Amino acid sequence: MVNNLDKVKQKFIEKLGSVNNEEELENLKVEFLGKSGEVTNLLKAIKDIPNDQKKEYGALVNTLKNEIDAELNKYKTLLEEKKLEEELKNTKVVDLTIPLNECTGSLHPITVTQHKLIEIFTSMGFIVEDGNEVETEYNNFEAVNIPKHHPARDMQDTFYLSNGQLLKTHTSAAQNRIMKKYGAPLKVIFPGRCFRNEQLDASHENTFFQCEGMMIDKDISISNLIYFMKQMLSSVFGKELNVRLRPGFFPFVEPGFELDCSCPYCGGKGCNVCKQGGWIELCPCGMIHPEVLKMGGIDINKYQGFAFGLGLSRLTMMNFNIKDIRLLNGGNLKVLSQTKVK
Ligand code: FA5
Repeated sequence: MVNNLDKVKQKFIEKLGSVNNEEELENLKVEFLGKSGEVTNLLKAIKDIPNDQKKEYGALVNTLKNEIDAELNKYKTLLEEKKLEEELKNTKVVDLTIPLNECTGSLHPITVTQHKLIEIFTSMGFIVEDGNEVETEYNNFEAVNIPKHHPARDMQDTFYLSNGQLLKTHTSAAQNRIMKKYGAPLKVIFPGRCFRNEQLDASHENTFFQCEGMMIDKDISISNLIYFMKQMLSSVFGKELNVRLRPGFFPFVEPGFELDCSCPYCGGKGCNVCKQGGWIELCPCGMIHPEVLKMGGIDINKYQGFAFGLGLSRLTMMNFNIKDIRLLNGGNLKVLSQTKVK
């Protein structure tokens, strides 16, 4: 009988050596440990064993059963490891510890410049207002002293809606509404998108951004205008800049100016950016026309004010060294990723 045990053991070892997968292993388990399995049959044969040997025989069969069970488990683990190894070989491994590709979004350069302006002006006590993109003809033109048939309208042709409203041509369109909303005294900037029916080139778009500002108070003069413009431009370019005013005509300011700043790139010596002139034309401005103040409900016997209309898109081009304004609206990620600010 003990010989039978050895035979079963030997048979099991041989068969185990040729098992290739979990299914074959399961079949082997049934073959040896199942209800009619070889080891079970050995146990059943205990009835034929003489009484005085039963105990020893039982213990031997149990030991064999445990050994086979342990071998089957060991082999099962081995097969699982092998299977995993095969799977890994055929799988693209993702290493979570590798740093991510930095294809993340960022703010548009115009937004970055706008945020900078907002930071600078709010630090000087200005509030920030919003303007509409679709405006009434009154707000865009009449309220800023450009009546119907005024030749100044020719320079700001725009897109009209069937209801008579239009896409605003300049941020000045919000002046009247803001004056009426807050009254005087008032320090406010209002950046926004503008639209003009333009001949497009490297510095003219049909859709562009301006940042308008107004300061209305008692005893406001051109000196205040120069001071705030100088502060703002020096902060934007991160260095002390000089400004100068040249006469400029806008129906809503009197007197009106074109404000230039000393070229931040060459320090005024002359370079490609300033076309060798040493100055850069940046910001039309002036003292708000009394008629415009009156239409905004401001008492002109008590208050005066200045206004400016900075070309935000053009300032962005300077700030980021962008040569063609059309790149700003193009949505080309190759361009925009170069202006990424972290
Ligand atoms: C005006 O729009 C006036 N409303 C500005 C103003 C406000 C003057 C308050 C006085 C007081 P102008 O048309 O020059 O002005 O435009 C102002 C700036 O907007 C320009 O200097 C330029 O930087 C920018 N700009 C005008 N047209 C375009 C365009 N088609 N594409 C890109 N930028 C433009």
